Amino acid sequence: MSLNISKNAVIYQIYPRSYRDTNGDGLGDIRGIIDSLDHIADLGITHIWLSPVYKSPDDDNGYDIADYKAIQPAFGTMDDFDELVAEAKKRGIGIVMDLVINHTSDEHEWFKRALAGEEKYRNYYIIKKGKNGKLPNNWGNFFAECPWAKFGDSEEEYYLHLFSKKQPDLNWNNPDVLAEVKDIMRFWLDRGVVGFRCDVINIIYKSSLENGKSQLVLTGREHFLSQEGCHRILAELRRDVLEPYGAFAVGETVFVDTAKGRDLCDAARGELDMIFYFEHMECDQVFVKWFKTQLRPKKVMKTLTKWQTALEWNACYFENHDQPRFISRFRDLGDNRAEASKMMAGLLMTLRGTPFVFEGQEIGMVNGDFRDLSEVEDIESHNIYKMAKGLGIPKRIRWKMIQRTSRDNARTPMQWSADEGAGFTTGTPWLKINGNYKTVNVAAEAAREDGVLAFWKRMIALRKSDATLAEGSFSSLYQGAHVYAFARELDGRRLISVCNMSGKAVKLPKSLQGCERLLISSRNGAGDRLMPFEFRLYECETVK
Ligand code: TEU
Ligand code: CA
Repeated sequence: MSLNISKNAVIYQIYPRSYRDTNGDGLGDIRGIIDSLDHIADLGITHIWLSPVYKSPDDDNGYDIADYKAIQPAFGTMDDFDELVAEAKKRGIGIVMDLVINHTSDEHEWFKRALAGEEKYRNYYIIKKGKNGKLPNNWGNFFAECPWAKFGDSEEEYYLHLFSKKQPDLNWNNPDVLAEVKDIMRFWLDRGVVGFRCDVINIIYKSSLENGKSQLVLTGREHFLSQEGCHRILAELRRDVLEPYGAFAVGETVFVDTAKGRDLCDAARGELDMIFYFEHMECDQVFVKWFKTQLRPKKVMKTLTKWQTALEWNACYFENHDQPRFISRFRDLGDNRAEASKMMAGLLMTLRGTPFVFEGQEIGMVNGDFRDLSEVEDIESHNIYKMAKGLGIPKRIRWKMIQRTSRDNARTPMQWSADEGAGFTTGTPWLKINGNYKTVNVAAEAAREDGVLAFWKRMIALRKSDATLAEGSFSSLYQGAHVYAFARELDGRRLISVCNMSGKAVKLPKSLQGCERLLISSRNGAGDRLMPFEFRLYECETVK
């Protein structure tokens, strides 16, 4: 089977509650996205991935779904959604839905009926008796909670939740669950959506509920990571649902190495089109993401090269709603925010694979400027803070951990203008707007010919129109302490991408000094010296 998306596609992720608010309640909404379509089209985007807009009690900002076929009232109506699909289509933009099927909300009808004792729905979830007053097993949980919660009033029964207590895991051993999900997918495909981003898709199938071997993080994972049952389900969803619509699927896959990753998106197996792996997000951590260390660019280069080489086709991303902003990870960023953002645009648009741009990345938004925990909303951050407190980690360190890693760093409202509320809202924003919005915003960027937004547009346009960038092979040419260089090649034409991933001016690697046809420099550079965070693109046959 082949890719169900054009190799020229450039996808934009929207986190709806943070994008644009049109009724002053401080929450972004679908109307706000419709109003922003010109900005998105102008950027050159071909697809929008919408983080969940389904009905939800928002324990995990919509990743806890109470009704897969209804729109969250605060976000708008189904009519608004249909209008979004139609208006996007007019601009050549396809809508991609977030498919969260590892778990539902505990407020989903199915769970309520399970609680009411309906056998059919009990079998939709993973409910188990404890052993002699103990939990059913020793597994871990993604949000640092206990993964088992008492099932209703029962004294001895528990349900499994690998995320929050309000996110009970579905039982993928039950064919009824698979049938329900097929029906849900068709419901959205019939409304015109063109693909899905599948949330934590490689953990949906639990092949046993036995104790796991004890691990620092996520004990028990050998029983639910990328199991054969998961592959089977993905192949069936593709054959029965995606293929007939020509729709595509990108999977968010946790704890995968290149071999596991390849199995999940190998075209010959017919499961996913591409995957989001995490390894390059982990280049500045020790053991777990809450312990950050210096970002070493060379580690990023090595990781990217490894995945670029191992997989036929990559989902390329540096930011999303779960990760700190990438440019904020550079310790030597200094006042090079804009330059670093441009360099990342160059890097992202010249790697092999489908590029995903996260809202705000196109204007170089940085991490939230939260002062203390009371300004942070994310459930994960609060849980981790609590856990760290339990472990006796001092308050100052606890806060540092959260400040640098919180998912809210990327969830701060989109900065549209220098107006109060950043043009995001006229009301009180649900999450604190970054104080830099007076200078970092779309309106200001629109006026800067040489600005960050202009450079993203330029790189996206090139990525879409250049066959070598869209389809060419990848090979790494140079990985140094600061500079990354790689080639993309098609039919004898060779493009060379050069990124200075540091705040230092450095020499162009010797082997590249013969390159004469400089197509692009993000800093109007030339010659053998790269400026801080400079990106260059050469056309050059000679360098090997
Ligand atoms: O994320 C799953 C995931 O593994 C992590 O990225 C997650 O953010 C967390 O940091 C694990 O420690 C997906 C969604 O992207 C995330 O927003 C949801 O909270 C989660 O699944 C549950 O649906
Ligand atoms: Ca609103």
